[in-house]
Amino acid sequence: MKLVFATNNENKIKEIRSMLGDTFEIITLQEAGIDIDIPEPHDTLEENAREKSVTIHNMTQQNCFSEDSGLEILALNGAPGVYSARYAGEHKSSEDNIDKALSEMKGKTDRRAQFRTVISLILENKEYQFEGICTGTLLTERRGGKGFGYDPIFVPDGSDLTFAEMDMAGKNVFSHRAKAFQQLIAFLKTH
Ligand code: ITT
Repeated sequence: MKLVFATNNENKIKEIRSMLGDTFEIITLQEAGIDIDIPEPHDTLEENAREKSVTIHNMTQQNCFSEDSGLEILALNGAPGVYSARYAGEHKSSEDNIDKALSEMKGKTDRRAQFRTVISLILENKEYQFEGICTGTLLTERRGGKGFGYDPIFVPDGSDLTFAEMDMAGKNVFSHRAKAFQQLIAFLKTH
């Protein structure tokens, strides 16, 4: 089976490809000849994920999936959450986003946070969603050079390493994206 992956994030493509096995094949937007900035106009991961998959489905008429992810920090009432990609402002870097998170968390003793991923799948014109959550702790400074986004400041429960200190297989043992993706695979195996 082939599914178009509605994302412009190279890191997501790499992580998902590393988990694929022989369940299905991914077609990237680039491979599908689509060059658009997919809209994310909503206030929830669920609505944004749906917006992305529906947009690409309407353009390709092919089965496809998208995912929307965010870092939810307990002491910040769930921020940056759905706004994780642009926490420090539009067109700011991941480094700026991390700096903002560290600064907002200065002096806070409750460092609990979670990453959450919502996958939206469109299969034969019907939409299905799958969620993956990874709970953990936010550090006060960066550690590690791998991964992307907020990886250098997040230690998942059950590990002493940040996501940025793990290789992709190590991150997949814990990650929100891997958990959501496992559900997607299990679903596809029964359809
Ligand atoms: P799309 O094209 O798929 O929309 P995006 O980068 O805009 O790609 P999101 O809207 O889902 O993706 O934004 C999620 C942001 O949250 C992302 O830019 C990172 O800053 C952060 N993030 C998501 N997953 C992460 C992970 O596994 N590790 C670290 N940070 C992550």
